[in-house]
This record gives sequence, structure tokens and C-alpha cells, in this order.
Amino acid sequence: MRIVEARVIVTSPGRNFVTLKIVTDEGVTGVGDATLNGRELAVEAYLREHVVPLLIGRDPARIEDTWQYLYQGAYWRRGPVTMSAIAAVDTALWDIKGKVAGLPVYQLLGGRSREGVTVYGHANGETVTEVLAEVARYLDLGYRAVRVQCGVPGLANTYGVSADKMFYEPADSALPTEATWSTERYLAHIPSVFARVRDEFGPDLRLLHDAHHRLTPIEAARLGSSLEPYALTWLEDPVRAELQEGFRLIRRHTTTPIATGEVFNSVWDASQLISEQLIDYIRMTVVRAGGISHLRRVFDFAALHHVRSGSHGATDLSPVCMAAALHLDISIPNFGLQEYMRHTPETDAVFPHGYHYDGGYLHPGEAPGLGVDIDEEAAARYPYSPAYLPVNRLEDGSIHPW
Ligand code: GCO
Ligand code: MG
Repeated sequence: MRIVEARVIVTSPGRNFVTLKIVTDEGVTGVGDATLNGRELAVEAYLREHVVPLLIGRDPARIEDTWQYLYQGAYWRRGPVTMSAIAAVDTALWDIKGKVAGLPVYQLLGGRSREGVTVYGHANGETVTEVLAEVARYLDLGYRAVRVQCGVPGLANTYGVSADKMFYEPADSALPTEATWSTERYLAHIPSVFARVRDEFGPDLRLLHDAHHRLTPIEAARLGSSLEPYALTWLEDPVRAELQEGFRLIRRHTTTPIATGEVFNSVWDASQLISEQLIDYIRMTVVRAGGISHLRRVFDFAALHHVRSGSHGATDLSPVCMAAALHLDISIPNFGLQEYMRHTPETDAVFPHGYHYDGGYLHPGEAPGLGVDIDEEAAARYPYSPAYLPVNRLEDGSIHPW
């Protein structure tokens, strides 16, 4: 079998997605997600100009060899653009291998390690009262784990809080909007939010919170220790992820479990965090981390060091990425949690998929391959439109991580 064509499809059913579809001479096709929120066309061009020509004529069965060819062969390694492009190829080749074998991809990864993939949803609100109502809504939907984000008094808007609660989309403008941030106001408010949520919903519900890289290590240590009475499952991205030493300081001060990794691209971004057990959950996902092959390697390395998975599953990762993540989640021994922000009905229609939600769990389905596709006719109805993530400033105007 040979690869005869690879199409890069950009579609925007409410938000932008980049998808690679690989076609073989025997008519078997595979899909991979290559979406990089706010920088989509960089990956589209990388794939179209520098990857697709190298794929034509290759044997689609040689997944590892193709991965090494694209990774080592570029010489310029890693980075979100390169690794998202490689991820799309790798994911599509696993899809093809599954279809050829007549097996869902998770069977090729060693089979089921659990019955379903536990997911968490995003409860958010401007006020604590709104947050409580949102948590209750997720409980009604059967969720067993909920991420809680709340508006901060004195700030006009806060990361993770949106008007359309189920379908939060921060890349909301053709040029970046600007938000204002105050760490002091945030740290003074958040513990009281979790006190109310725990008080209302009791000890069983798993609670999470995302600090979105905004704190210094000592600020994060203070937040972690002030949240200890509310027993969070994890505090996510407490500090900028570039400096791995920062996590060591947090660890010295708090037992609140730490999760990070959504901006990482390779095992090298997380090797110190994992081998020194400075984190509890590694939150990399398929599209940002070089595909199923490389992420499997990261998760295996993490398993050796008591670190569990917690894959990123925001809506800027397409249903193709979600499907691929679920095959990994169901098969690895050290699965932790899977983020599940629901896609809109428009997105679901462009990406027909067999995975489904039931009572707090996602299931990858039993279709051969990944069990997801792109409806190219539907996709063509939604042309690309530029959309950027916001930029963040402190109250004095200084740029601060968003
Ligand atoms: C999460 C993430 C997202 C990111 C988004 C950026 O935990 O889901 O932090 O909400 O902000 O993926 O594009
Ligand atoms: Mg996050």
C-alpha cells in the first residue's frame, strides 16, 4: 500500500480547525488533527509545503519510520508548528493501520485498561452563585469531575469565564482582544470560591482549577496551600511552563496535586518534571505532542514515575484529536482524567465520530481506526476566518501571561 494523496483541509464551523486527510492507493484514508489555535495557517502551510510532498509514495504502515523521518529529517526540531504537523501525519497513519487491521486503534495499543474514560467539564461563572449553578448542571449530566473557574471582583473579565458556558471559545476576535489581570485580586478571591463549592457539593466530587500559567512559583505555592482544605484533584498550569525548576518550589510548599503540559510539544519539555516527580498529571495531548506515537512514549515515561495523564481537551482541538486521545486514554495504565469541553453541533456535523459520552465517561467506540472522519462537503461551507487568543495586561499596562 502507498500514500497517493494528502489533503490539508481548513474549516471554521464556529472556530478554525486544520485537518490532514491521507489517501492510499487502495482507497483507505486516515485523518489527523493539526489545529494550532490562533496560528492555524502556519501549520497548514508547513504541512502543504514541507510535509505532504514527502509523504507521496510512502508505505502508510511505517508509522514509526515516518515519524522519525519527519522529526529527525527536518533537523529543526520540536516547536508547536512542527510537532502539530507531525502529529497530524502520525494520527492519520494510526487511523489507516486500524482500518486495515479491522480494529479500533486502542486494540493496537494493547487493548482496554478500563471500561470508560473519566472526563471533567468546565463549570464557570462571574459570581460564586453562578458557579454553583453550573457545577450542579454538570452533576445532572453525570460528570464526576468538574473544573471550576470564577470571575474575580474588580476584574472586567477572567480566564475561563464565558457568557456561553458550554461552548467557551477564547479565540474570539480577528485581532487579539486585551484583558486586564491582577494576581492580588485573584489570590484573595479563589479560596473562598472553593470553600463554597466544597460546602455545597461535599467531599466526593473531583474539583480542578486552571491558573493558566499566571503565577510565580511562590504565588502558586500560596494558592496551592490555601486550597488544601478543599482537596483539589489538581491545580493546573500554576506557573509558566518554560522553567521546570519553578515547580520544585511549589512542591516544597503544598500537597495540592499539580498538572501541566498543554503547551508542551515533546517529552523533552517534561522530562525533568516527570523524572523528579514535580507534577502529578501530564496534560499533553495528541495534536500538540507529535501524535499518538510520541504521546504514548510520554505517558509510558510518566508511568515509570507515578505521573498520570490528564489530556488537554479544549474545543480548539478537533474531534479528530479527541478521538485519538480517547484510544490512548482507554489503553494506557496510568490514565488520570480527560478534559471534555463539548464541541458545537456545527463542529460535530463536520467531524462525524463514533465516540460518545455516557454518565461521566467517554467511550472511543468500536469502529476500525479512530472512528472519526471529516465531511469535506460540510467543511467547505465554513471558510477560514482569522481568530486570535486574547493578550493579557496587568492593571499598570504590563504584558502578563494570558
Ligand atoms: C484548557 C486550556 C484551554 C486553553 C486553550 C487555548 O485547560 O482547556 O487552558 O482553555 O486556553 O486551549 O487555545
Ligand atoms: Mg489549561
